[in-house]
Amino acid sequence: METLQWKKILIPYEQAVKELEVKFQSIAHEYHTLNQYSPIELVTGRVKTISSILEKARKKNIPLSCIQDKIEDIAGIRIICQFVEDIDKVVALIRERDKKDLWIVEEKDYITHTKASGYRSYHIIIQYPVHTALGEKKVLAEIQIRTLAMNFWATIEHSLRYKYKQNMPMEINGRLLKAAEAAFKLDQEMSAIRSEILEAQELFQVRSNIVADIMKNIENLHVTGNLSEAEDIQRQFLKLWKEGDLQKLKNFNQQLDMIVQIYDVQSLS
Ligand code: 0O2
Repeated sequence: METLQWKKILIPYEQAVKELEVKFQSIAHEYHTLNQYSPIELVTGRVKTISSILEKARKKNIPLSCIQDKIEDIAGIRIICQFVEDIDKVVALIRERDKKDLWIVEEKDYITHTKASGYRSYHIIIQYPVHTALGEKKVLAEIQIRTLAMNFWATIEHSLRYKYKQNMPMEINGRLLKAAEAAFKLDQEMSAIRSEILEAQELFQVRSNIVADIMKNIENLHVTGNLSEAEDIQRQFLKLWKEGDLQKLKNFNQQLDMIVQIYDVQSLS
């Protein structure tokens, strides 16, 4: 197949990856904006390289004319979560969208059914419609949902598997299995102290949103020309910020909201 033909085939996959990345990143952003814990920690995406597509087609005896129907992960999205429990939430979010902006084709639960290699992850194969310059096209995409620990293991194992192909030394294989067990235990430990971690992260999120609001309000005062008030408020804010009392910062922000509203009204009249 010529390079130009490959480019034409891969365009809708590239678009699908970009769109899906944005959609899942937006969910995480929404949770953060609302001061809520996001089950999505990180979203990445990639289109399989041509050599990787050819290698998979060769291994699975797939004729080149069928690769788009038979290779499910030409477009791949990876959703990384902090806790195993988050994976169920992300799966539920995706199922909610089934037959709306995506169509679920298959689910593969390698968490309940860990692979012999030690690989754990939840896969959802979807059909996703993209609108390209050449019209609408439905492409297959694979969404891998896993924890940070699962991802760490899979990334390392993948590079070793790539290096050694079928000839992974027994010793390294054994170590990888032990590492998979350690990653599993790490996920269990993290789940056990989940509520403690969530509380700390939520506090951090609330604090950073309040500080961002205060800074925006101070900026508004600057923009509306109330420079001495802005500087005075900035001094008060720095004092409170050093004290580190969250409730005091919340109250300060509420008062500041009212002050800025008054100045806004005055600047309009
Ligand atoms: P790459 O380079 O990551 O793209 P099947 O359902 O078995 O007929 P397939 O497509 O092999 O067909 O499905 P499977 O087993 O669900 O694997 C899909 C992808 O999951 C793989 O793509 C890997 O990304 C990941 N994966 C599956 N098993 C393992 C494993 O043991 N270790 C690691 N690190 N990743 C795994 P590719 O195309 O194999 O690789």
